[in-house]
Amino acid sequence: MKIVAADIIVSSPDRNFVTLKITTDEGITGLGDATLNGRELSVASYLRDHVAPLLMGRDPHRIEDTWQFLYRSAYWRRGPVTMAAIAAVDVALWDIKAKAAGMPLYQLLGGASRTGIMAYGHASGRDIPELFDSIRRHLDEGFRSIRVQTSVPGINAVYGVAAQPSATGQRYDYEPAQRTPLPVEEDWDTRAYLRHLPQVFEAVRSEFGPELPLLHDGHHRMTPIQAAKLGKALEPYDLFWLEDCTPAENQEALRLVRQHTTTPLAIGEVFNTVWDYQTLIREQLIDYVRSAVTHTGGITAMRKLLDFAAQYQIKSGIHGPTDISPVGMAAALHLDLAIHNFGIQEYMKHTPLANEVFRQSFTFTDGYLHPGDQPGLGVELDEEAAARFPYEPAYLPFNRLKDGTVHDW
Ligand code: GCO
Ligand code: MG
Repeated sequence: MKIVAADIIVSSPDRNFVTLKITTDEGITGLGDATLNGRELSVASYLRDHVAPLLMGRDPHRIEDTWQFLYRSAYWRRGPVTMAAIAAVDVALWDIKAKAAGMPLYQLLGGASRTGIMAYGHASGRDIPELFDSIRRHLDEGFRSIRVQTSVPGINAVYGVAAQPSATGQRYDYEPAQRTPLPVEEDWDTRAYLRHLPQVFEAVRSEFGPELPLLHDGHHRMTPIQAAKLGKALEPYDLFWLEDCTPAENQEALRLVRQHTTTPLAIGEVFNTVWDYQTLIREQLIDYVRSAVTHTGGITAMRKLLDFAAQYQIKSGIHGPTDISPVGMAAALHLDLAIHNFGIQEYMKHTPLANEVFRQSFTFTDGYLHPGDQPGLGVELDEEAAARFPYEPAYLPFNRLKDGTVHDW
């Protein structure tokens, strides 16, 4: 079998997605997700201008060799654009291989290690009553694990909090990328956040009880000692995890956080290779690996990363917001089902418009996801529908502190 075409489809049904479609001389096609929120066109160009020409005539079954060729022949290694492009090729080749084998992808990854994939949903509120409504709505939708994000008194716009919850789900509850010519400026005050958050979890635990798995995303904003303080303050509320408690370029910073708190830690959604995790995993400074298949070099790389993590009793918590396309989500679900050290899967529902473009076959039942048993990934791309939604510039916000200093968003 030979690769005869590699097409890059940029489409924007409610939000921008970049999809790679690889076609073989036997007519089997494979899809890969190359969506990088706010930098989509960079990955589309990397694929179109520098990768697609290299794929022509290659044997699509040689997935490992293609991965190593794309990673090492580029010379300039790692980084979100490079690894998203390699991921798209890798996932498309796994899709082709599984279709050729007539099997759902998870069967090629060792078969099912569980009957279903525990998902968590994103509840949020500008105040406690609105937060409780959002938690109840997610419980009614079947979620059995809930991420909790709230506004903070004195801060105008806080990450993760839907300004106007879309009860109908017609729009995203919270889609951080905004269709504006420039990134939107938001504000931040860590001390106000640290004062406020424990009260919120006190209220949630007294309303919803001790059992419900609760997660929270610190979104890279704290210093190590602030993260240690928050982790310790949240211990009475028994979180499933505290995510991105500090920017983790400095992996050793998590040693300080670990010394002060037993709250489980999840890190890595902005990482793109195993090297970003070296110290975090070897010293067991985290409990969950947050990377997305789409941003970390695909199935081939994620499998190696998660097998490395498994040696240190660290589990998966694969990134699954709406800026991971249904193709990237499907790749995550096949991996989730097969690996032993599965932890939890993030699940933000795509909108009906996005589902017009990407015909998905995964299921969500009573809190558990399943990729389905169609051959391959189980996702089809409707290119005519995709063409109806041309790319629109959209950027993630950024933060400034009260004195105007730019801060992590
Ligand atoms: C999460 C992430 C997202 C990111 C988004 C950026 O935990 O899902 O933090 O909300 O902000 O993926 O594009
Ligand atoms: Mg996050």
